[in-house]
Amino acid sequence: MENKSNNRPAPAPRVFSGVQPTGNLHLGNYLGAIRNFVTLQETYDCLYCVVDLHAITVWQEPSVLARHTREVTAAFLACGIDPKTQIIFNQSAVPAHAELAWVFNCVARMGWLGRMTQFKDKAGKHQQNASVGLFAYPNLMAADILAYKSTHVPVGEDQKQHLELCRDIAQKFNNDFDAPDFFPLPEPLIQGPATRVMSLRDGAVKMSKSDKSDNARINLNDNADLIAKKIRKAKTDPRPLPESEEEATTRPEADNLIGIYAALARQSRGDVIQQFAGRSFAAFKNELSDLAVAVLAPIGEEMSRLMAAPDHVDDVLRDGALRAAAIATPIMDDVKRIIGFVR
Ligand code: AQP
Repeated sequence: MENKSNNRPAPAPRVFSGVQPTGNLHLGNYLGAIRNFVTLQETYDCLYCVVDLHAITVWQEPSVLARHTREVTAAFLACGIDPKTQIIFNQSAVPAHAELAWVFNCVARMGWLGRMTQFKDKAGKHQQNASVGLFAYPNLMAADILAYKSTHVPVGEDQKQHLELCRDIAQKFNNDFDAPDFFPLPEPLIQGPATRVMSLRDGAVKMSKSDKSDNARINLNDNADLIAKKIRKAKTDPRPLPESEEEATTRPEADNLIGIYAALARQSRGDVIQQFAGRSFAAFKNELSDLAVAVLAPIGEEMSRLMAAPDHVDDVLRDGALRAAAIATPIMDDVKRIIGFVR
């Protein structure tokens, strides 16, 4: 592969992505992120990171952070990420993330970060009380990606703006320090039709770890009975299933359940609508529940097995951190040299 502008070889493709250890891993995290990680490992060298430094931008109880970190790792393994061919690790175990984030704090501009909608959403009306870390979160995300000169990042809708900022930071670093092409400008990897899983209690808000109602989400460690119960109780409207995609878009709760079915069955929404058009929600929910249990229950069982004796999980994290550091350390050495730090 050649970079046409300067005849230098293009950087080797490398994927970076992360999940926060903030508890309650759910179906949205699976369909929107982790399942795609499994597919990407067939094509790319991937780093999958449990981003504990990001997690502490909002308060995390120290006594549960370690358990949540192991839980995300267990989910990666249970979903089928291969820790031998890919790198699974936790962010705080590799110092390059925090080091490069500081450099990027000095490269990125306040105005750039001020435009980030996720900060506004997460800090809400209490911006003055939000941590500085929550504001600077996108700089750390840029560091996560660029500490490995990653070229591709699987992104959901909510992360697109942060990836654009990462590209701006890479470009500004390269320009400011007259180091053309030092950092690649990472590309988004959009995978198939966008999967944004919404709350089971309200089709207008996304399924989220922090939703106060456990019935709003299907957790990856819910057992078969709980999955079935949550789907049975999922909010719907009084009409039968929509007859067309156009109709579905006007009925958020119906649309969400159709989207979940389609994603789990790896079918298009259109096909699912055709299959169930005009049928009752009771019948549809039975089928959705069987499908969800078939896909998710084995993942939950494997996670429980791994969490019962987490030595293997800890070994995976330790080994991953060593291999991640081996990639990041020489890149950080170059960064320090380029900046002019005495070494
Ligand atoms: N509802 C969702 N549908 C599709 N994808 C989702 N993701 C999260 N929620 C949905 C994707 O999961 C990945 C990991 O997310 P994260 O751990 O970095 O945190 P998040 O995006 O903040 O996840 P939550 O569940 O929404 O947590 P809270 O409640 O803390 O805000 C990301 O790729 C994300 O897109």
